[in-house]
Amino acid sequence: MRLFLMLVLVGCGVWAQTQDYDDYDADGKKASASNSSATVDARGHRPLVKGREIYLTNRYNPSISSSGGRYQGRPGTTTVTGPQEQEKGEQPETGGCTHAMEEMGVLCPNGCELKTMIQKQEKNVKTSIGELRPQVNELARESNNIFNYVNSMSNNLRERQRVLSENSNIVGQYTDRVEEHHAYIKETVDTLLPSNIKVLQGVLDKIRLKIQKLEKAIQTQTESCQEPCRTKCPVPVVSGKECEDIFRRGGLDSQMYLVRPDPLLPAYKVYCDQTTQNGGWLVIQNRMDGSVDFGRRWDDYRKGFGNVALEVGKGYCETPGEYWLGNDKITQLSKMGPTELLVEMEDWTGAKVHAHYQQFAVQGDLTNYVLAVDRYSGTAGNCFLEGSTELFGINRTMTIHNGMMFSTYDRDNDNWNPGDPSKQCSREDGGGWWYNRCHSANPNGRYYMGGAYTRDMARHGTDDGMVWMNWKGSWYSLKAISMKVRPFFQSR
Ligand SMILES: [Ca+2]
Repeated sequence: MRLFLMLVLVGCGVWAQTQDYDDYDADGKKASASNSSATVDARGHRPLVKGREIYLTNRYNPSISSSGGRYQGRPGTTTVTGPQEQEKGEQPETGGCTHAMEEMGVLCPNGCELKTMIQKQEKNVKTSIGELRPQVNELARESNNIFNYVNSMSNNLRERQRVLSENSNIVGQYTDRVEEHHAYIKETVDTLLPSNIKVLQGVLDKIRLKIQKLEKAIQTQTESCQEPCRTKCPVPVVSGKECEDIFRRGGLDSQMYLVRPDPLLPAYKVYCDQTTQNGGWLVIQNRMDGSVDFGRRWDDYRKGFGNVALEVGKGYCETPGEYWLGNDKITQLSKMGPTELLVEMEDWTGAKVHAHYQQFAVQGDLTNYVLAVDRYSGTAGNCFLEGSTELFGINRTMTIHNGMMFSTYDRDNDNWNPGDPSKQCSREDGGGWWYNRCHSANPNGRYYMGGAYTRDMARHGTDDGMVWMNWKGSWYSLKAISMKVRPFFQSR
């Protein structure tokens, strides 16, 4: 038994020596592996969990013995110690030099084999290096080119960045200007335009109101024209021989009346002024708005024309129209007895003057209605008797109307070259009148709006306006003028 145990121990020692030899190279590696276990890639093993696991160093750990083995240790070789055996046990596959069976240890090439192998591989490596060298050179060249290209690109990039920065400044300046314009336009849109629109809206509203008024007036006229036109001047109950007679009969309102001076002749309508200077005035001529054309023939002046009176909503005709009573009626009225004449006139500022003649008479048609006046008083100037005070001598005499026959453009009875058809005052001065050569007063002349007019405006270059020279001169046409007569009484 004791012998058997010894044999076993010797066997174990031999195995142990074998193990020492097999682990020689592995020891060095193992030592380094142990020292760097924390960094080496740990293939196939399972690291210990610190503090929880214990690893048995080697189940086959033999006793340490250097004698009695089949193999001799290398001279100078340090005896393998226990801990080294433990490291070998930890990484038996180090270096890849293993037998097919792990228990048989490692089998690695010796130094000569390694040298031969390395020399062979060195030769191959040199060949590969020789082959790779031109490629490396080429790569170096290309790398150099790429470096130059990249450098060029970097320069270009810096240049572009500089240009971009300058462009940004320019864009910034333009942006500022655009913002200024925008602010101006916005202010215009927000303030000026609404203000202008408001003004225009006001104008539009006024125009709309005017249109509405016009439409209303048109509608009123349309409705009034649906019935046949009739005089809306009701004839007053009171009538008489003339206006003084009507006044005495109680016709105290100034309006249209029916008069009948001659019982053998028909009655006719006239306008009676019952307020001026105690009333009783019969209007034989009236101008006030140019609504009636006074450039008429002899026969019109003989019979009379125009509108005697107007009705303006009061139910009776209280407003005189523009008219000429007619030479026959005027003659007939003046033959009834002493008659006085009142000529009233107004300029375009509203100023008023008058000329009063206590004696007034017109002869009949056989003598072409010769005018006779006398006993002037008033503020307008005595044109009928004295002529134009702007003129002197014979020139003034030519403008006196008293004693003149009546003339129209188709009946020349004036003092301007009698018999010469080219010298007709009435044709040049616009109306029928007691022209001399030709006038200082022209109440039946043309109607000029506004007063002042010029030679160029006149049809024949003459002072053909509604003129009373001794008040306003030849080139001012009056706004209104009227002639009215009534019986003259010394005691009035
Ligand atoms: Ca003549």
